[in-house]
Amino acid sequence: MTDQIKIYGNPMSQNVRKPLAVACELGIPVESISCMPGDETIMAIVPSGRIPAMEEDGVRICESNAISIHLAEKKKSDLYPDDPAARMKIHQWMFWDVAHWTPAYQPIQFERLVKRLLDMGAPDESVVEATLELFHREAALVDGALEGRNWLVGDGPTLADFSVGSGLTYAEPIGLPLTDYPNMRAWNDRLNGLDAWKKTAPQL
Ligand SMILES: N[C@@H](CCC(=O)N[C@@H](CS)C(=O)NCC(=O)O)C(=O)O
Repeated sequence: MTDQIKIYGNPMSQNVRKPLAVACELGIPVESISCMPGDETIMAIVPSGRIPAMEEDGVRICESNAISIHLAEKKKSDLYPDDPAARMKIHQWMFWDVAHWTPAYQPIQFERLVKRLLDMGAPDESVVEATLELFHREAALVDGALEGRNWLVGDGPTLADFSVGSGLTYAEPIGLPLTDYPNMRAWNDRLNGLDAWKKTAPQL
């Protein structure tokens, strides 16, 4: 008998939304425990104090993509197909998400949204500008990969789409220039149409 999985972190964070959406898509019951980076609750779970973190049967891990893979391994599904070629591509996108994609949008999110929500002053436009340069480079890759296809890997949504797509959670309020990338925009609309995406959409 295993305990119910607990996912720690404020579900407004796109990184927390990601494993919550995976759990929702797979119908895996999880307990969502809202907490903020560095607060007492998360510090008692993982030393980094970063969200999300997951706890199952006394095992605690962080990193949204590691948590998402762990959840997806629990249930056979098209979200994480058995086919090794598909998995290689899914993993590639998930590593790319952390290494290149997140740094290409998260600082804009911090400057234009988090600072406003936490009353931290005006956005630093030099940070926004520098990050937009990164965004254009990486967004062009996503847009190119989606040429003639609906999803990043295979014919349906996979962990690759959930991982990369969570980065666009606040695309509109933070003004990410999606208009330049029609394939990515259409793909984001498809993601937004998924039940799991709708149910985990943060309400600003
Ligand atoms: N690569 C990590 C990133 C986690 C992360 O940076 N979370 C942010 C909130 S969205 C955080 O906790 N920041 C606080 C910090 O870095 O100290 C993941 O995908 O889970």
